[in-house]
Amino acid sequence: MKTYLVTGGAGFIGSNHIHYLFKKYGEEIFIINVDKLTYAGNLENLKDVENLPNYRFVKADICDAEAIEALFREYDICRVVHFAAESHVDRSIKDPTVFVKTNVLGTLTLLNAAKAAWEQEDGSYLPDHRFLHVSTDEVYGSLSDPEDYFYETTKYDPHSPYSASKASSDFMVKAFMDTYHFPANITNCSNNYGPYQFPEKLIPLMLHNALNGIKLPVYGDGKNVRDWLYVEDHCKGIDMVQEQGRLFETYNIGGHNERQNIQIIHTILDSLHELLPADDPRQKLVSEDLITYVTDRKGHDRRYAIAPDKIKAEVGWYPETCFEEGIKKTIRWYFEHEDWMKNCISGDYQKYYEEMYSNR
Ligand code: NAD
Ligand code: TDX
Repeated sequence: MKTYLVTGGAGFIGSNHIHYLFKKYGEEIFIINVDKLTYAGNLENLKDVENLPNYRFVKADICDAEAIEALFREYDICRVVHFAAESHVDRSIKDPTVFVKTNVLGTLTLLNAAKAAWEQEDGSYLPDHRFLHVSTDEVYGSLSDPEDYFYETTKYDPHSPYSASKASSDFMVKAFMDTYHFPANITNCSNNYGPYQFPEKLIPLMLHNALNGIKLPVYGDGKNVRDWLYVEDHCKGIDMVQEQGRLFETYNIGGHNERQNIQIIHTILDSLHELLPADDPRQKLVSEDLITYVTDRKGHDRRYAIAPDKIKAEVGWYPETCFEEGIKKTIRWYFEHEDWMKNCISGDYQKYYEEMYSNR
């Protein structure tokens, strides 16, 4: 039985990954989910797995070396999938410090603990023990040439405190691979969307606002381009790299699905009209009139676009869900989980929204 340590498993992608792993491997695996439960961590995301005998949740900070080392002592962990991070660019612009703590120091703490547990006296590592660091395309910066893409060889050029902290964590993982021959991989993925995404991010925020007749705040001219991937396709890529990828390699993950933000918003509005019953009173609330152009994000990267050639060629990964289908699946999921959204937007979220959007 393989034992996984998943960090940040109560967040958006981490919880999807835990579902993905259980669906794929069932009782063949044991998963320990370590999460600090920040504003972004939500145990509701894991309701259907919480009582499984081969699942354990541990509330801990990845910067807490003692807590992390104790887990490596207690279990023979042979897979680490490291998601835990502060992940929102706007928050990083307001307060970068926690981004460095969690994303850089937290990653180092995990690397130290895994290395100490897995390294043998002769300097080699326990066989078939692997660490996967989940990172982002934002480390590569912004593309100006429309024909250009991010490759694994593209020079790092982070701009926001978030992407700078993720770049630093990637470099720390690289340093462990290069210096200690530590068995790891890095994946750099494009923007994800799908179930359980916290409504501070573009798609769930616009979805929630549109359904409630709240303004849709578009930063700048709305023409910034992101490359969108359905979250389950990301999880599949992570798992394939961890099982079949060459150790010490970086793999970019993305589905060649570039859209301007304003196009995304129009797609959401159109899909809502299509999916809501004709007599639903929200049909009248959902309207293009809600689109409101607001002050741009500071240092706003113009375009991200991933070249996924390497992961396709080496591990045979390909995305299964096209955007048109993925956005409808996502909207249906939010329709079926109205309470989940209500819980997210109660309490601190209102304060956050006020701070971020009221004078914009
Ligand atoms: P998220 O913000 O939804 O979840 C982050 C999780 O980490 C939360 O459950 C939170 O409680 C936990 N966490 C935060 N600080 C912690 C700490 N100090 N100790 C333990 N747990 C802590 O993030 P997400 O969107 O699911 O992103 C997951 C990972 O994937 C991140 O590393 C992010 O950089 C990367 N990524 C995200 C995207 C995307 O589009 N969302 C794209 C590419 C890469
Ligand atoms: O209210 C908004 N209005 C708006 O125009 C919000 C929240 C966003 N935007 C724009 C900014 C971006 O160009 O939409 C685009 C997407 O914004 P986010 O959802 O905040 O994502 P982004 O900044 O692109 O970063 C995301 O993708 C890469 C994730 O948050 C990161 O964790 C991931 O690494």
